[in-house]
Amino acid sequence: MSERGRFITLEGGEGAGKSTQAARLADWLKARGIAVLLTREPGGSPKAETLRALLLGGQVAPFGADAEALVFALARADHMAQTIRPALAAGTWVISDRFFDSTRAYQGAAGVSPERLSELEGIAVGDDRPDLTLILDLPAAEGLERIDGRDAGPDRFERDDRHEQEARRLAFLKIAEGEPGRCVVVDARAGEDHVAEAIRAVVSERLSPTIAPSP
Ligand code: Z5A
Repeated sequence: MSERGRFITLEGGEGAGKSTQAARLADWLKARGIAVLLTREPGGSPKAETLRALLLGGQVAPFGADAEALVFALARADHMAQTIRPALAAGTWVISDRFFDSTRAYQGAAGVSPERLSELEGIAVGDDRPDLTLILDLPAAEGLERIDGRDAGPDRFERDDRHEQEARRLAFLKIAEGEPGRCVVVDARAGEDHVAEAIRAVVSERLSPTIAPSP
């Protein structure tokens, strides 16, 4: 039986560089002979991708913040069952672009109680917590500037006001402070190469026993 893979999540506000850095980290690990699955939330399995379209399209929003948290958890439960757990069990490393900290930050900032969030997390994720969470920290205004002018236009969450966006940034920082064993904050204001380098240093340090040294 192969050794369980490692589970890494990237979190942070809009435009912080999560997708860019998730892809770069995956390439770097693959170059070291590690099997990697790159996935995302909401989504990451066929049924969860269907729910993603509803969530980002704003169709769930009229039901309220609790309902949105419930649907994110439903998508996550399927993502875990269909994609993440089988990959980890096969020894593949999983990198997820967003995971449960996004529910804590976004739906928490929208008023869902910590007790409810924790209950939903238990149902969707169980004991399969990430081994490492990289929180890409960037002022909300800078992130929005980076993604301004995308063809698709703003999604349901990008339309929220600046105050709400900053509240989420603080929520991510508070999560990191509360779980230093799992979370590391990465300054995302620097250029892409610099951020990638910082992430590689954290991954090497935290998960080093399983990574071969650089060629
Ligand atoms: N959501 C939620 O409410 N609850 C939940 O539980 C979950 C999610 C899981 C998903 O949107 C939305 O769902 C999200 C939270 C909510 N809210 N919003 N909006 P998404 O997946 O479509 O979008 P996103 O997660 O916010 O990703 P993003 O906007 O694409 O940003 P990103 O992945 O962090 O950034 P990027 O795509 O890598 O880069 C953005 C641009 O910046 C791009 O042009 C890059 O070339 C550029 N970039 C990247 N890095 C740099 C640096 N270092 N310097 C300069 N420019 C850079």
